[in-house]
Amino acid sequence: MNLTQAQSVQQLLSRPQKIAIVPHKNPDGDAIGSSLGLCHYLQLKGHEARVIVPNDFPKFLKWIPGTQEILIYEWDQSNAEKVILEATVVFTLDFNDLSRSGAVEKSLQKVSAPIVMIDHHQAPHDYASITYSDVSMSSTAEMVYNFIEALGDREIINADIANCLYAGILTDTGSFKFASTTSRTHRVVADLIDKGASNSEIHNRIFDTNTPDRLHLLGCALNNMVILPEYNTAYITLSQDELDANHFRKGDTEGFVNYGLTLENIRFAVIFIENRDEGIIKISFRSEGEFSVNEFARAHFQGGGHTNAAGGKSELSMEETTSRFVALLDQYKSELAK
Ligand SMILES: [Mn+2]
Repeated sequence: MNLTQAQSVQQLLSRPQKIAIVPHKNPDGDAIGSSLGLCHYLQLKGHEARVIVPNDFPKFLKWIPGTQEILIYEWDQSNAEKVILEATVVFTLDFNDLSRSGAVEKSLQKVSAPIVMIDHHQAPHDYASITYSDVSMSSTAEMVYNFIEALGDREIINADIANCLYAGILTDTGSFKFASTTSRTHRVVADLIDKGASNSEIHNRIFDTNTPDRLHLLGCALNNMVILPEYNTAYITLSQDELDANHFRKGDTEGFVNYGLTLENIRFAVIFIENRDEGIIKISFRSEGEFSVNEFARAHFQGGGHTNAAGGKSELSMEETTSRFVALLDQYKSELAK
């Protein structure tokens, strides 16, 4: 966050404000952790702050301090819209394109209060009064830490803030292993532990909460994996019938896509998940090294994200989608061989 931005925010927050904080649809650990971390900080500074999420989020995040006070837009639309429209400052976190906020978008379009964006995805849209965007950051949670530091308040970070931000950084860095993890990320995390983040407990609460259904679904996913050594690529499919048979619950497929990358020489991993209600195949892309799944998803599957992690979708059937995908790989063969 640069000095001008810090000064503008400081000015904005120099008197008590009513603040709404909105992360992206299908909020993940970074969306929830960064939003709640910021919320606790703003409350500590004497503001009225509330987190509004577009829709529900996975159970393994529901221990994060403050989750009980989160408003779920999809479930309580009139109340949630009221909080957003009565806010005197709105923060949007972990996304940079209003359409990523799902149903909340139509409320955000009506906002006349200043909007502050904090986000680390590529290609930010120009909707905020203050845009704190940095694609080199590991996570939005790390950026919230920088934000607090830029406002001169690092010393008031308490255990609640520390636990929230730690959870966000942990999940978005794949437990500190993705290339976006820097020495600075580790310094931030070290400071959060000093300020009360229960690091070992957080790992358990996020990663050791499998249900038998989820493990069976993972078994099915791994069984379906197709490995294409000639393209250094592996992909997984999950049909709606397979999800149903394993009593799929939201969040169950989180992280499945990464298994492809654990294979030696596989640099591009993809999962295709059918969503019959929405009539689409949801796609997650992951890569190791320089191959940009952000560009791939943007060019071919109506999506985008980061260099090594992106999402997309297809309106074709599963069979048509995967054959289209495989047919595309040939033009990337040399890039994927590196
Ligand atoms: Mn993130």
